[in-house]
Amino acid sequence: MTTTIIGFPRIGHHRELKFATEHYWKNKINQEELQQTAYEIRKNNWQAQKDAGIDLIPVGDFSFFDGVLDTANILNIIPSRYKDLHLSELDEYFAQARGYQNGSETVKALPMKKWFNTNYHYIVPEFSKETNVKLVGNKLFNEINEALEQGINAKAVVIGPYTLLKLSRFIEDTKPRDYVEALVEAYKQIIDRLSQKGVKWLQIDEPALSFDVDSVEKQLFDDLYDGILAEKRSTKILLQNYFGDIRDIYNDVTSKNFDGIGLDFVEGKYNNELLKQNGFPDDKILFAGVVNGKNIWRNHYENTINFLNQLNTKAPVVLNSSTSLLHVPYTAEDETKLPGDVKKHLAFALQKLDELKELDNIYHDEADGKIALTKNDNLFQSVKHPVNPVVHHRIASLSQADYTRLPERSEREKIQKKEFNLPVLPTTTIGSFPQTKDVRQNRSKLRKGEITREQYDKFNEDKIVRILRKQEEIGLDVLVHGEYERNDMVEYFGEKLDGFVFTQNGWVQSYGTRGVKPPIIWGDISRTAPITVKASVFAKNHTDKLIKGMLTGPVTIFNWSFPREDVSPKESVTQIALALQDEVLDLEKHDIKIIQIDEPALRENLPLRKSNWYSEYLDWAVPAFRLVHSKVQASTQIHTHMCYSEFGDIIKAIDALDADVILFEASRADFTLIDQLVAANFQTEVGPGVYDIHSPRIPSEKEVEDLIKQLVHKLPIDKIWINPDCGLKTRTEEESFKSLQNIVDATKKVRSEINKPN
Ligand code: THG
Ligand code: ZN
Repeated sequence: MTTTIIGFPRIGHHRELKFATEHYWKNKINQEELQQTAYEIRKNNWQAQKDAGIDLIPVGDFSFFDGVLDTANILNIIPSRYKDLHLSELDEYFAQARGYQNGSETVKALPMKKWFNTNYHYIVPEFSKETNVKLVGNKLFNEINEALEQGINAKAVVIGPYTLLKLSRFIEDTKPRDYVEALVEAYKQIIDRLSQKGVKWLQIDEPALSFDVDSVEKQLFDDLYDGILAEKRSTKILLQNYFGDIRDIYNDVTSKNFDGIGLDFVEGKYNNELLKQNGFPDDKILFAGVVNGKNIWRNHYENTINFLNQLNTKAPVVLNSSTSLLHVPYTAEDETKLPGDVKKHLAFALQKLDELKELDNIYHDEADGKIALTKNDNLFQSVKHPVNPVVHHRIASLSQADYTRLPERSEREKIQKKEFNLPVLPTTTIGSFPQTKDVRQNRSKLRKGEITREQYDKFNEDKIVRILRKQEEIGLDVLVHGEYERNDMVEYFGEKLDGFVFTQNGWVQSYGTRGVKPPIIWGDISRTAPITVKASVFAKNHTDKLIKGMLTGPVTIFNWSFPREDVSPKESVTQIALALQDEVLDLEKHDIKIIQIDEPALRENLPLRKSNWYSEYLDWAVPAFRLVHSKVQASTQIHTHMCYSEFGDIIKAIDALDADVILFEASRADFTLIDQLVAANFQTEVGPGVYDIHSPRIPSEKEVEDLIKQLVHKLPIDKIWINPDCGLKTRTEEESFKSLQNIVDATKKVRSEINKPN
């Protein structure tokens, strides 16, 4: 058998690429120095794979920012507003990824979107009338040359044309169809050039086949690949899918002239059914994704070997990761502070390479295969996830009442209006205020032991008082403490909750140079001590205004962590929800009357196939949220926040969260969502963000005023809140304060006009 992987983390063992790139952006190093760092990362990555015994090594998966943008740029899909800047190739690329500013000249970045159901984000290519698709870029070929020089058995990697078209944005009345011919030509040229270089395999990534594929889309796929595969060259073509199964197009794919087909047997369990029902052609090679590319647990060899042995095919099998290893950290070897025996159960990217090789040995009955199998078996015999009987008892005794908040929302609304006596169109923020340099320095000093815990807390308390005064000065109605004590909204809670373990260097790329360190769910989850109560109560004691307590919701904490695989998502998320319920009730007990439970990741983790939305996700996600707040009094107001406003198709589920208020992103979505809310008779009070915090632009008072008037025109006025569209963590204070002042002033203006007698 042969071994390969779909792709490898490219940020470098110690995030060298992040630091070099950010230095380059600040003009601290030049392009050659940045290229040298990139060269070394590629070289190390390939060598690590070669050393581990991986046979076919992906080349082209390296990226300075994002692989979709790389592919678009190779194919000349670059809007002219970037070309017109006349920058170097690399700077033109960065301009698309992050925008460009030089004096008065500014060009916005291309939009960024979630990469399927991962926490990675890709850059959305833009097709317009002027787009002239043709092979222009050399990135892939340069990297291939590099790899061949280093004696690497390279498998070239590109994003496929179908996925590229599905993920792109089409403006000026253009549509995917318009580009089929040119794309076919360009991919044929890619294959041609790789063949001339003697490259044995080209992996064409088509994860978009894991979405529902209708007949029109199937035709698009056919037209693309019937064209591309019409003339074969010496380079073999692997069609690589991941993140699910290809049920809508399986027979179509297997009947085409591909040399290999890559299927994900981890997330795409149904692929095995497809093989059982339809077989798999024995003149092709099956690239079997059996080592999980999205989770960090050791592979259970016995199960995997049994699985491989039952595959319904006589075709040769290549052992593969289920997805790119981009979604896991580099190595577990560095982790020195994990409790007890956790580390030996972890497999990050480097360890997964060894797993593939060991599985290969076992499959071939090699002598060291037997040793590896026994060792792996003992490991799985010995696994002991900490059990908390209290948690199990609590879950066993849950009944419908625990998921139902009483009285019903309309009753609560009346009680809360009376209790708070807020003006119409109350103003608030999402929760975080800018994490300025001094805030991050304070945290890093504590971590390095340079200051005491008391000094650390005192610094943050001073920050809280300062930001309260600022919010009062601006004239906001519901204040927040600013979240200075939090690094990341998920990592922070992971660190405080029992049952999670966290890494020191477990960085996973989120977008560009930015990363997250997802906490790991290891045991039963519970809250052993209050988490946010101290900061919220401190804030409450330092203002006469209403203070809103701030929590990350159970679904988001779960979705942005590495989950256990021996318990169901429903079980884990229920445990998190109960821990957060304790926190909510504690806040309430301490007289915090408004509590926000953020769920930015609720929408984005919907299963890729619509038919699974409820059965595999919302049916446990919505109840988990309800469980968190079901026991609070009628007079306690529950807010939630979601970052992406594209929840038009799950409005009913959002309303069923039974929150009192939802604050969301809307400023860019031209208010279509508002119409959908009206049509769906949405009951939750809403704060559609009145300006886009992701841009440094400060909204004028007038434009916010116009926006508010539109809102008032469409929605019942007593259901509207006024707020920015997301947290202010990544903005500067100057931008934030000015923008907030403008929205408060605009709100006051509208209020006064409403109150004027006619
Ligand atoms: N937390 C987690 N996941 C997320 C987000 C989050 N996924 C979606 C979205 N938000 C991604 N956005 C970001 C924004 C900023 C950063 C990471 C993801 C970021 N990271 C710092 C870096 O890479 O330098 C590290 C910060 C730290 O020290 O913890 O700035 O908010 N879980
Ligand atoms: Zn947000």
